[in-house]
Amino acid sequence: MAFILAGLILTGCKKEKKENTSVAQAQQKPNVVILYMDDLGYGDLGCYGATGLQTPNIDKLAEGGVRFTNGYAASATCTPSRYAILTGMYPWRNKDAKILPGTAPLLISTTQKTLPKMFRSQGYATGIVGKWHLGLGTGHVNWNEHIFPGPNEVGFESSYIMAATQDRVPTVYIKDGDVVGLDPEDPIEVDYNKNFEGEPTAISNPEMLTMTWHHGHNNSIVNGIPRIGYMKGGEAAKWKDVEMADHFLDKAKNYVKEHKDKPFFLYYALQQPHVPRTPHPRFAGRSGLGPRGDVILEADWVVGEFVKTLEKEGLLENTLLVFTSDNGPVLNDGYNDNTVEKTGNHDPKGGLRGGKYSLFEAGTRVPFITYWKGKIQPGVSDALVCQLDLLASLAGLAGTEENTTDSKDLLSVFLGQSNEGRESLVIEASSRTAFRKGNWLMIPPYNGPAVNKLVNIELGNSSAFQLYNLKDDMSQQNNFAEENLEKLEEMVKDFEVVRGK
Ligand code: NG6
Ligand code: CA
Repeated sequence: MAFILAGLILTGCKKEKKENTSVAQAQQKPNVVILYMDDLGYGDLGCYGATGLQTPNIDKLAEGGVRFTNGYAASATCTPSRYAILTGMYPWRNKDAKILPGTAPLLISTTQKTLPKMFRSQGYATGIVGKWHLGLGTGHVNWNEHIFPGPNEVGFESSYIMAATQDRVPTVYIKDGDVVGLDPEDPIEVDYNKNFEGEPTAISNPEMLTMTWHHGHNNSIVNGIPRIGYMKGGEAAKWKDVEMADHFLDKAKNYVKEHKDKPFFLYYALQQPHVPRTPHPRFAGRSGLGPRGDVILEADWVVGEFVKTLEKEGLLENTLLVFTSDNGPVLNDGYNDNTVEKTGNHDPKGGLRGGKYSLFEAGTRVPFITYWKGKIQPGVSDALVCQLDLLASLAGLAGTEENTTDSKDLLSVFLGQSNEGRESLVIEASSRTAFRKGNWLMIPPYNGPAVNKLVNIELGNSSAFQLYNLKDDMSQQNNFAEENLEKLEEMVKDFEVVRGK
């Protein structure tokens, strides 16, 4: 039944396109919401096998939707993955797609194809709430004036964001290009190279810290938390870390309420469980796994509240939700927050090898769920899908087609009607790439340490080729590169074709 219904909707969309979409028809197009987590691992949710922590609200999406077991972020770090999900382009095609400082210029060209532009061209309202981390402006940003180009210049009609990450300055919210709550008498200055005279840092004033740093994170102090980068001024505009989840949730709920009369695309990028992990006091200590577990519970609650809003507004049956994460998990990402000690038997990697920053599976294979009440046939899919496919796939849903090189139209897979995913995929981690084809994963030789000792994660570097069969060996223990030369050669050849395109 669900198959037939979804089929009807798709045919409906195609027809609309031919007949030159009228406003009334446009209103019937389904809304799309992407719930994007930050550093959530493949094993961090009940529906992906976690037993040490409960995520009932996200699990409910998985139970009523499609839960992908081979769903990938395009990269093992944030900026490149976000670049890919929003542009449909492999991040390694853009040499600047690396973890960006808070002062970086906008990474997406204003002339580039993007997911929100596609939706907008089909009559959708488009909005972003949450983490951006794709750069702002064209060079030197003056945070006291209107900041552009940014999300509003690459397709989002409305934006309510943090510029980079929770651990990077500026620690303020930005609404449609303007810092929220800024007192003009107390202008903001930001510098990633040198401190402003007389301003306290984690090094000069450790007594001011409520959370201490392990590596990096020893510049300006905001709310007792040491950050990356130096910032001066903007006191009244500074966010309160423990309220960030509630704050963004409020904005996302309002977005839904204000746009329910028109189809909308909302990209809601949550900050959890990235560092610094600052659960609201309601969640502090609740998981028993330390702050990382607590903020995952907080995020699960947020998802539940957000879905409730869609339901109350009568939109749940007309909204496709995509839930996923920008990269895999890390325990110690630079603060002494006891996550390593408190994580116990919980395995955020869910049996995969590596983690954030890694070319091994845990870097890029992430929770990936599609949910559309009453429209998606619930199930588990092992089809190979990547976040970069959302552009071409959702275009079909919105009533158009996108001609793309990297993004594949897998709409029927995302709607649970087909299990025919990608044949192959290039994954990326800190500018290194590896190639998956079918169940095989090939990592070419790379210089560099086998393990990043600061975060205690295996990076995937080796002087020799690595070849794994992920079907029988998801934890990548058996390297077949020497044994199966024929497969290795085929993989290298195909990899070069894609990379050379
Ligand atoms: C790293 C930070 C890490 C995190 C990461 C970005 C240090 C030592 N480490 O450089 O804490 O902020 O960048 O994470 O500064 S991401 O999820 O946005 O890619
Ligand atoms: Ca991330």
